[in-house]
Amino acid sequence: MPIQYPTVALEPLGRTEEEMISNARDVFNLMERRRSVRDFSDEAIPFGVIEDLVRTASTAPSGAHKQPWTFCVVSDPDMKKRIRDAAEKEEYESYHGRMPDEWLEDLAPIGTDWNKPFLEVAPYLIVVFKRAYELGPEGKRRKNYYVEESVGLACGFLLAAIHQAGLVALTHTPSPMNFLTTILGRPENERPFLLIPVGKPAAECRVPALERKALDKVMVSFRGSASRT
Ligand code: IYR
Repeated sequence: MPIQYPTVALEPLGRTEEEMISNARDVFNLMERRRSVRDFSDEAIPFGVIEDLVRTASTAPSGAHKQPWTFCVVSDPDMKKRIRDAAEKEEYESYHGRMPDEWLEDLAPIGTDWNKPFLEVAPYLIVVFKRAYELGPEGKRRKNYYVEESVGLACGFLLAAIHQAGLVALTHTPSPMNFLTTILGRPENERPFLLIPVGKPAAECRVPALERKALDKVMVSFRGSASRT
């Protein structure tokens, strides 16, 4: 029988009521300014910053604490070019026949197309892989749990950390993206999940003037009659 983890005392952050209220608002004010960016500067970013961003991503909760993710960090120009070429080849096909009209209509306001220059311009590409299973001793497969949810959460943490560092990113989803497995030489138990270019925005970077849903469109509350606050 596997033994249970020993326990340690939780070290709560210990915020006061005032801090709780102002921090909740501060985090919203910060995150509300995050935007998906397609127009990057090629300015270099210290590798140590990227390491800390990935460290943060890897603090996300995961099914049975399996941490079923691998973050491939690519700054090598040749590899970025290979990734761009392969992504554009797939995206060209997607935009010219593989995507149904409804999808193309939904993307039209955002103005995306098959050209993906950001894959070479951004100083880093973080290619996130999900790990469907682990290989135990003697090559025996051990399942991971809630892999999509876990890796999605880790990517959310990553995007929040990128934004907090003053950098920008795009959650890019070239489709299909098995070319990433080949180019990055990933093992059989890993599947590409998201391709995230990271860097500073280009000097004259513009983004679509889109609005987010208001709270009453995304939250439904059941507070009962005893609610006091
Ligand atoms: N994967 C394509 C299409 C695309 C899909 C969604 I959903 C977007 O929000 C944006 C683009 C591409 O990356 O262009």
